Amino acid sequence: MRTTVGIVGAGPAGLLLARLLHNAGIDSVVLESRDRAYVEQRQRAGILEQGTVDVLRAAGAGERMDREGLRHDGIELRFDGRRHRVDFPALTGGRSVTVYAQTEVCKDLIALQLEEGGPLLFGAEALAVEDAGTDRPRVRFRYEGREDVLDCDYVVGCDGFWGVARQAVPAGLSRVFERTYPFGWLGVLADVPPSHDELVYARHERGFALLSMRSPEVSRLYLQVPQGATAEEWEDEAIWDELERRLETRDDWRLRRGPITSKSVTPMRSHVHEPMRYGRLFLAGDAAHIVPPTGAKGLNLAVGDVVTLARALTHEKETGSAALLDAYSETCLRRVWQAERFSYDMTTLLHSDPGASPFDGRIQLARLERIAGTRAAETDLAEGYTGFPLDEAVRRHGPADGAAPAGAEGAVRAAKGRAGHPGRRRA
Ligand code: RFL
Ligand code: PHB
Repeated sequence: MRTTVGIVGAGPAGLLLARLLHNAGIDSVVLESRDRAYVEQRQRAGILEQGTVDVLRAAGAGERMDREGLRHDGIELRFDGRRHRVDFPALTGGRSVTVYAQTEVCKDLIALQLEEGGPLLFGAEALAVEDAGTDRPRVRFRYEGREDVLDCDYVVGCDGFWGVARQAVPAGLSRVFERTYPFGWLGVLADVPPSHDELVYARHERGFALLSMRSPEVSRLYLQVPQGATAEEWEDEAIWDELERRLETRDDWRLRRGPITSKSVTPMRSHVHEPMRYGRLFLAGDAAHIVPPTGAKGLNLAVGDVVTLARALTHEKETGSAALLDAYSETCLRRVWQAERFSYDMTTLLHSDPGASPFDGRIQLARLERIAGTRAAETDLAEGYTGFPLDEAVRRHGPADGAAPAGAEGAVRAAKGRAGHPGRRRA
């Protein structure tokens, strides 16, 4: 089999990249090791930055998101029994975020790809990326019990943290920056209307808690748990009791309980692989970097990577210049490190570290007081949460001649494709 761009992995990064390339008239093949139902049901992210929403819409993948997504203009920080609302539009010049689950983004992109795009093979496990340092990279994969080879002009590793693509970068060229945290998150879905109309991030001596949602009828909730804890050791009633304690307030706010329909534990880590490119292999999304979920940044970073890459591949196709491809890793890493910093700050601000001293606890409260009481500190949080610009580095270095313009306008134009793909837009 042969294609221009071989994409390993059909998470949000791989699926959106395939869509953007389709809109730009560049063919691709997506290989996904799992089956369609698994990819469509894997519970993960819930928050889309404004830039992500704009890109999905411009790519023609925003119809259901515009109907069912919930616009959120703020979050609540809870500490010491107090409640403090961070008002995003007021602090950022009008920015907000959208609650629309990753499962739904993936369902929308899969349906579009199967209807209009190139091949998307489920149950196709990449075994290795080979010859990435040459003009003829290839992916060796297993499909329907047989081994096969996908010959490509470019390979993109969108295969997540546990994927194989990263291994094709020679060890001597890789640099890994990593931190693991001594706790994880127990996440549950519950058939009960959310107990608050915005997300609540709570700092408590017993540990962090987060109240989120999937729809007006379904709540998504998280509890900090010790490293190594399992979901099975948590009875449903114990989860609700613990959420109630950690989310408690001094006023009459009450947590609504309901049937828990799924529960799982996620470890917490920060991880960056540099560079994000080796020869004709590009890494995007969780394959290149992981953030702890406290900042709600992982999916949004993946979108930033593939927009940057789609624009660079389009530029190469139209002008023959590899300038933007050459800048890919550096362009992405600037934004990645800002998201790493923000996610680290949110994590250390809100979680109780088992090794922390009473002094550390007081410093945490002082940081929260500062955010609640100082516009500058609160603005910093609001800007970080609602998102960093998609291509600060392109703007700084200036795009090569003929490249799409930088900034939000460039990202949206890249998402539509050069022909101005008629992405269905909100009326
Ligand atoms: P994914 O989603 O992991 O997809 C990778 C895909 O590659 C496939 N694969 C292979 N395919 C073929 N051959 C192989 N050898 C393969 N190996 C793997 C996998 O089956 C999979 O389908 O990576 P991608 O596309 O980079 O997307 C990244 C996001 O999924 C991730 O960053 C977010 O979910 C992180 N995240 C959040 N991000 C946000 O922006 N906002 C949030 O609110 C948010 N909340 C979260 C989160 C992640 C969480 N967990 C579970 C880690 C909340 C949680 C609890
Ligand atoms: C979610 O709804 O799954 C969610 C929301 C915010 C986060 C992490 C996860 O920071």
